[in-house]
Amino acid sequence: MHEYFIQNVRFHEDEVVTLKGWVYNLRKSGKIWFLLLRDGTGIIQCVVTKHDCDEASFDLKDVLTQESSVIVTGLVRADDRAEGGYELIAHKVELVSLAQEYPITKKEHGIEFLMDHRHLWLRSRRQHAIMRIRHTIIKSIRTFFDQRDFILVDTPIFQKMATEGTATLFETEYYDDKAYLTQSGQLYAEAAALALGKVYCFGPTFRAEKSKTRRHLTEFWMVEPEMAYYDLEMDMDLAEEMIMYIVAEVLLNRRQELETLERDISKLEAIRTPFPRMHYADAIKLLQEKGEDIPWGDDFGAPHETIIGESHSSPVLVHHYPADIKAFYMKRDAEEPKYALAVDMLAPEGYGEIIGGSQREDDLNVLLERMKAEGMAPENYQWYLDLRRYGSVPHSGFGLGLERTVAWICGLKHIREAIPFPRTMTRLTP
Ligand code: NSS
Repeated sequence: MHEYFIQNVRFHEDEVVTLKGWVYNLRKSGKIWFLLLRDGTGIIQCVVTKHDCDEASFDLKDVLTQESSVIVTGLVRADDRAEGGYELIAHKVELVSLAQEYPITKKEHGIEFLMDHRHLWLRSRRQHAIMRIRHTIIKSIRTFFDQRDFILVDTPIFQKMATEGTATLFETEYYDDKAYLTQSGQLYAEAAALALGKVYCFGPTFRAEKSKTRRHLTEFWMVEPEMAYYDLEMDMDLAEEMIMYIVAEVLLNRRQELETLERDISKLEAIRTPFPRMHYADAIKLLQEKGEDIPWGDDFGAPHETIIGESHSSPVLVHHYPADIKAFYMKRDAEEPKYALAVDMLAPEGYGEIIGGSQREDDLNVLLERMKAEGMAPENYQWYLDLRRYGSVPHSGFGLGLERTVAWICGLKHIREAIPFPRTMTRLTP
């Protein structure tokens, strides 16, 4: 079987190829018409004349509508003026399905209209670019872990207990019981790390966020590596290496898409390891110096993350947060127990937190105490506590929010464009 795609026509100069796609645009001028054909891999201009084409094909000019599906056979010709450097001299145009009047036109549409038509909006140049970059980010994450001998362990979506607090749990019926949609695969990844050493899970996670912000989805994808015998330092090294790899892969493979998005590529090229590392207390000082009214002990809000992130051209690792504002499973610093061995990575250009991670509490009794103090029911976590009963070791991990990363790398104003079909507090369709 031989298939041709627009992104590969450059390998077929002066050959006759068949391209299958949709009408992106149509321009007529008397004896010649131009069909902008898209096939998901790119867009190419097809030149249709009576001289090169049969009559039936030529006459389609009076019939075709935007987004009609068509198959075009023709000669690939290099042309510097053409988008992508090539055009197709059509020999034959076949209509597959005539599209009704397409709701998305050249005029400016409001964001709610576009979101209501997300299933069609995905056909635009801009959305193509975002989806292709998202694909490359996912692929690079998987390759990164694969090259370092991590084992992929899929964790359950139905869970009996909370990982990141009860405030954002989605509850669902589970036969005669109830279950929650996963907020994080971490606790299971910890079990897997003690079984397999270095593991990661990568899947959808769910949070009943009460806030409508440009950084929050109710369903988002998270990649969570978990490593036995890793301390916080090693955890931060890995997070930094992974981000550097992702950015390099996107720069290498998706330059054209970044240009389509009018992304300031120099900002991505300026990223360098080692990333700045900042103790929470120093981050508080920095914020106070910049005039923010934030006392030691408070968690950062989005504006604070923006300020810290904007002060550097590479992502910033803020570590050692006060234990009281962090999750129950985080280990405390032995020297200064008011701090947790926690880390957040804040992206540059105001994009805020993209990674949250920590070294985990590995002592059974300390963990039990902390759970009691949080009002958690240890009986729901017996299997998790077993990990501290049978061969407990220092271990660490982190979670990277995929859509926040896509939004940052693509330079999107809002996270909703970073996922094919976003779910937010106010959106469950399409
Ligand atoms: O809550 S996190 O900070 N951390 C965890 O869930 C840990 N259990 C991960 C781990 O150590 N294995 O979430 C991690 C990241 C966070 O930095 C964001 O990038 C992203 O997940 N995140 C979100 N993205 C989009 N929408 C929402 N609502 C959201 N919440 C977190």
